[in-house]
Amino acid sequence: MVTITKNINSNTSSNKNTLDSAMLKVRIEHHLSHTLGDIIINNVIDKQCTETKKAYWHATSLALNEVITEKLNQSQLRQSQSACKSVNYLSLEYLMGRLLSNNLHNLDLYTITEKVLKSLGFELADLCEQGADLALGNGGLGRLAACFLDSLATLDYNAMGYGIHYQHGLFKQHFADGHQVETPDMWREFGSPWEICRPESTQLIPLYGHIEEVPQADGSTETKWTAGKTLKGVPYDIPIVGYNSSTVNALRLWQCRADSAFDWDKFNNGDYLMALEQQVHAEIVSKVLYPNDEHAAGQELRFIQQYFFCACSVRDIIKRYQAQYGALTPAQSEHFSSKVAIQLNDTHPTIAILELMRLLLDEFQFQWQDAWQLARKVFAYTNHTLLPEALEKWPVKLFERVLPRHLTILYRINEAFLNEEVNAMWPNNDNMRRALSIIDEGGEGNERKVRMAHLCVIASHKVNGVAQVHSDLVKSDLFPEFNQLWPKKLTNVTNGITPRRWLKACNPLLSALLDSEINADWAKELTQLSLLSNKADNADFQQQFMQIKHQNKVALTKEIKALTGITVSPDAIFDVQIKRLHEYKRQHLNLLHIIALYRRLLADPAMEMYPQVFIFGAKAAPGYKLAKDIIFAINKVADKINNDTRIHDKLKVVFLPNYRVSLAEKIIPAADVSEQISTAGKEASGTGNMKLALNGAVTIGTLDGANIEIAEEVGNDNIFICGLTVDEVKALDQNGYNPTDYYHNNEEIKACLDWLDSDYFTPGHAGALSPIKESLLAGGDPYKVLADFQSYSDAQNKLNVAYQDKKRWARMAILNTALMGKFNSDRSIEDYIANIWQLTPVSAN
Ligand code: GL4
Repeated sequence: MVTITKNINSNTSSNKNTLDSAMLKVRIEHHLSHTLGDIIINNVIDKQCTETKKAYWHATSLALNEVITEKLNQSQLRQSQSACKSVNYLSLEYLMGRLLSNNLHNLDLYTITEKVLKSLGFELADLCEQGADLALGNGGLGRLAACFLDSLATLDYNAMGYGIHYQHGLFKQHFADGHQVETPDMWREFGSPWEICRPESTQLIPLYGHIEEVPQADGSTETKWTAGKTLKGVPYDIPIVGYNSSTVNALRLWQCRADSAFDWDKFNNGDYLMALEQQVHAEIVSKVLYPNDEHAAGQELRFIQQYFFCACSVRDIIKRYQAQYGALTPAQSEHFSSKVAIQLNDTHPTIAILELMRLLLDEFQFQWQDAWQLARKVFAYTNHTLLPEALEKWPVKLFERVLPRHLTILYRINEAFLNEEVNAMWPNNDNMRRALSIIDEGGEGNERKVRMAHLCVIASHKVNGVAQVHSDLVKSDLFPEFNQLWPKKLTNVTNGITPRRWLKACNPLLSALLDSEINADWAKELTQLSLLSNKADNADFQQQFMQIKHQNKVALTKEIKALTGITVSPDAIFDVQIKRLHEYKRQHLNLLHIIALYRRLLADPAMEMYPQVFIFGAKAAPGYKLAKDIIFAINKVADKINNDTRIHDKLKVVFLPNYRVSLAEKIIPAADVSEQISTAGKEASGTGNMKLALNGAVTIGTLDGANIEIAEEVGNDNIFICGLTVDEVKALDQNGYNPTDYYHNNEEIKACLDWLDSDYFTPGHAGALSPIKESLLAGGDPYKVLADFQSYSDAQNKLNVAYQDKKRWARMAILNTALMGKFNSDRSIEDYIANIWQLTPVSAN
């Protein structure tokens, strides 16, 4: 047992900061000259040059870190002294974005830092732009993890995020002749001020090798694993600063290194490259984030990434437990599970279950039952998708080679589950055994595979979906038998977003208006925004609200010009679709409608239509051919439309390159319309839908994911719903969806699709856009774009008319902001706490 002698310093442990502007200035200048070394180029300090700004950004971040690290130390001390339960969030992805502005807002130091930097000749907002995005994630799943960490710290819960310290995060995107081109992300090429390396918490991780059965004195046998290789996990902690709270938690990211960096024998023999071989191989494990969203990668390296980070994290969790409470013995089982919760963010960290079991059995001498009972109390699993291609299944052969001991444990879990629990419910029922087994036996020509989601459901005490409709589908369609077996295990926690990043920090003008209207800390108690409903018809307030939207649109207009060269008018409707590129999200439905509008305008240049700018932001997985084709098609159609004077700027199309968190922060405050048009049943929740509505954008969307709950909150008058419902999509699937019917029966659809075959949008290259048409017709298009086209187009028409009624639109926009309180990620976290984790907060006050 470790005795903690340090005291909590009451000055720095509370949520009040003692940093004044004089001190801050001294610290910034100190770091500038002493930590970084003055940046003097050609004997002058040029405040306009990027290098100088970067240096001031770095120095400001370091100065702030002094406050943050102090709070982190105090939080950890307080959490340990209170012996409170902690949640350990295991996620392969964290889409953090930039940290400076958010940390300043959360510490309430933004305004004084702004003043100090002004006195030094800099704009804080400008310096914030110098920081790299921490893009250690693909999309919604990774961003959700980041929002949850923010809320956990804000609500003073003891939480640790665990993940991988990728050297390269999500690729950068640019366009060459309309095609997506990927280049590596270099977020920490010159170091990052936000991370603290923790060599004292390094872990050694065994893998490969072989197992043997070793006879024991009592006649039984024990499985002994001799590993063939060892990796070293070195943790880097990124402090997570709560908003207006006393807590700073940590995100612990593991970097992989070789156990021994160097082979001296080889080096001495002159084989310098081979001497480094081990190091190179080990470092590959944390080298790069797999750039797939909603698609299982299936490579050995990805499997090893998963195991590596799970093994490091589980060992670290046990080590922290032991440091606080002493030895982990079977007698401590109950106690351990009363102090430790582990949340699996999708199936990516499933191996943590097997690693915990292995450690308990092989290194802590637990009996099987004790270990299994403990595991089942500790783990819970969040399902984020129903798409079959995203549900992970790893070949048994891969398991056998890389983790032979873990596979024997997995078999035993499966055997006990099938023989005891499944057999008790469905005696001697082979079909049920096959359906529920963790092993997919494959059959004819197909190899045996491990169904990671089954292991998660079996080992977890709770399994949640991320929006009500999604959780219902998890019960009814994905895991109906599991739901029969354990009716209370499957539950819902609707996603949320942090209002700190997604309103307070990214939309300062609207935030100031809300501050003046709402007599409460709305960035914490977001439901307080509902008070604005009373003002939704107030002409003055409408004018102020829409004036802010206009100013944000002017700012985005400049950004668009700078990034693409395209001129758009801030008076037009800004219609925004920003998310990963995926067929189920249906950017091509949006595109088809744009083509239809263009065609209508060409046919009737006097057509009544309020000018509309369609703005896209999306990255496609590098190996996802059709997604890349869709990007190309949007860019090509955009080129044609934007340069066609016949339509008098009534229609513009902009595809902003390199969509990421920091770009989202600029687009969202300026959006009038939020496109959420996934095929019903396919988008588990969505969170961009919440961010856009919170900033006063009106949704045009299908009854899918959290759109349904957004509609419930804002009311049907303040949202444009279109398309098939989940049940209608199912019925269409059952009766057979025939896209050619829509093609032949709808003259506009036919004309637009045929247009794609011509070289109109790609002069000299007829057929370059045909893959889009083919995907919608041939093969039956599982995403049913044509089935929803007319309904979507009708909703767009209504929206365009509604926008022209300024009062009506202002009312809708205001009510969207006012009624998003439910989607605060603090509420999501409180739901997890109440239903799954059972934590109590610990604050300094
Ligand atoms: C996702 C879902 O697609 C998305 O709807 C959801 O909002 C998000 C967070 O729960 O998780 N699942 C995967 S995989 N990627 C996502 O973004």
